[in-house]
Amino acid sequence: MKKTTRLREMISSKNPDFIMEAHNGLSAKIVEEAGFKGIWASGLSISASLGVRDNNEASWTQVLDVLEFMSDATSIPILLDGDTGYGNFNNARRLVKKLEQRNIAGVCIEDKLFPKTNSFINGESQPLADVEEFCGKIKAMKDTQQDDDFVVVTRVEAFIAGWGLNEALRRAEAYRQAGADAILIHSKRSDITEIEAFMKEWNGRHPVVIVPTKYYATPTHRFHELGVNLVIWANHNVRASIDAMKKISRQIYQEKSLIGVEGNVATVDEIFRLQGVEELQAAEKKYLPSKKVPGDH
Ligand code: SPV
Ligand code: MG
Repeated sequence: MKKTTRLREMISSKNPDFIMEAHNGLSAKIVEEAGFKGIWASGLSISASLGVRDNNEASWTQVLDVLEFMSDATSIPILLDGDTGYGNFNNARRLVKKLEQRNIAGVCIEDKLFPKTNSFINGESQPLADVEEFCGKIKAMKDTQQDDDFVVVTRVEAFIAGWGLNEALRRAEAYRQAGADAILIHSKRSDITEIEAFMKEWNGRHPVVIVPTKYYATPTHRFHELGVNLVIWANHNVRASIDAMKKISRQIYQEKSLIGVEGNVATVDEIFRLQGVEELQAAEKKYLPSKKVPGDH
């Protein structure tokens, strides 16, 4: 089954499906090996791994380059966190074209303004996109996709910006009518009350995606009870790697030795395995001339 079709099935799953953050080819591969059926190409994590802020400091083509490595390294669908679509409808539809060329299964766009800021930084001060303008962007993206199953998720930032439930519902309904395949309803509260209120009023009208980074303490079965279709674990690989890299760098710096660390890091052979070294060795046997013994002609 195509990656797009698989993602489309996941966004309408009655038992919520789960996708996991990755930010480069290596982390994408690790997500797939862990058993996940899909990957969230997180804007926060990709920018952080490039050493820049989540404010569109990395250009959209730099993000595309990262995605290409992620896509090539894996066989499960990738949903790109496409921020605001990197501009107006025209930039967003060109993004769709380039994503399809790279076998990316879908993109999520949020109703903020370019350049965006991460939702967890001073959310109340963040301006929201004009609804009509955002709907035009959605339509342009849906009109551009060549594969009917390519997924466009639209993210409602009304709760993040402090505009409340009615505005969240008004926007979600407008985006649904404009052709969005799913609504991502985002909340920065540490409890699930906003999501609960939204789900009650939304009443299963269209698929819903959530990102429980801040309300992480909510048991997963609540998401199921509320009728959520897809859950994104949004940034935990980059966060885990930050901790691991800090620890190992400090230890090697302080001890000026590798003796204390060797058993605590992945082996070099494990790197080779993740890189697919065996496949290259087999291909070399097939495609390279067999080694000649000196003197042979
Ligand atoms: C991301 O992973 O970049 C997201 C989700 O957009 S969040 O950071 O929770 O806003
Ligand atoms: Mg993001």
